[in-house]
Amino acid sequence: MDKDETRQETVENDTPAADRRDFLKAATLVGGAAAAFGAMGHKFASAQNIQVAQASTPALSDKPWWPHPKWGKDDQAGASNWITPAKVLDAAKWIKDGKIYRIGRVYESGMPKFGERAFALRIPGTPTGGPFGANKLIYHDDYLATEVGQTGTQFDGLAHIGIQMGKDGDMNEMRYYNGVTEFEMASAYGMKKLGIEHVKPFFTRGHLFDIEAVKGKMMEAGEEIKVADLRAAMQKQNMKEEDIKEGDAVFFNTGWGKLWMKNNDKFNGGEPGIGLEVAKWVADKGCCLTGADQWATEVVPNPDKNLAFVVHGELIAKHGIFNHENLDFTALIADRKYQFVYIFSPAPIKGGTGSNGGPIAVT
Ligand code: UVW
Repeated sequence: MDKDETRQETVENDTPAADRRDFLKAATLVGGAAAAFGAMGHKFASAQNIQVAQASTPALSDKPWWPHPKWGKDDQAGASNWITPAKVLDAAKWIKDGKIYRIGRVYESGMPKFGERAFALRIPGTPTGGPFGANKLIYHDDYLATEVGQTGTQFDGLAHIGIQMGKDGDMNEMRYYNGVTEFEMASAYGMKKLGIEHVKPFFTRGHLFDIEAVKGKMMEAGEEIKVADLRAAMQKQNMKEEDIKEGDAVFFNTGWGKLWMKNNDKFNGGEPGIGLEVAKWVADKGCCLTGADQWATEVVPNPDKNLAFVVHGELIAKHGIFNHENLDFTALIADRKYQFVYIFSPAPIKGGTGSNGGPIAVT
């Protein structure tokens, strides 16, 4: 059996019929692996697919984006550099009623996950230890096996996403933020550069765009949020575009989050989100971070069937702009709170590519 046959069999065994049809149709197009990756969502993710997608999109790979024009050639903190004392004091002015909203999801094994990622929590012994002393103290520990920064509510760091610019396997031409190469970073025990420990904690102004409300319904997989949609949301929500300042964070509600733990297959099978047009708008405004109620913030499959996760590459690798996925804006929207202080400190695991954790919005 050759590689292609193996691939097809995997698809047929693992996926619902509609997804299989999408894959087979998509795979006949130019850049078919990228399209298939999009159409199949998480279930068909493989490094091989991503490489084919990028090799077929030379526009992504012919223009170096380093050294970073503002933060310099040695920077490893990216757009978290915007979070200065002045920025914090300015953001703090938005705290008026002292209300805290959790905007992260609960972590549990049944949550939707990308590809073969896992989340397995074990308590070693019940109780794990004790009793200690005359007071007979007992305790529990946690043992967690997971892609710690890439499951559930997840914050994508700068070591997470790069772009292959040379031949397959050439680690000197796999480039990340600030031009760092795979060769420079590679280590089995944590990335040697761009690890999440370099990212500064966030305390900044957040702006939420409720695109589900603009559309009057949950958006569809593959439906792209355009700048015109953001402007319609701002009008509806009484927000001004000039309010979005350098170093602010922007969030998109698509309605897709309603599928979380209700229909994981559909949630994983694609998603609505931003495309390159909004990514450029975000970069031009100098935002520090994007986030959404779905698993990539960007639209999957991309309407351009040649492209796969192109917004990740543009924002994270090229601009050092972070991405926070699988957020939950339900309570903010119920209270019509579209502008708030976004607070998040990524877990500083040395050499980590991302972070789990409990982001909050404060109004
Ligand atoms: C990939 O890892 C490709 O995507 P995400 O950041 O959405 O998990």
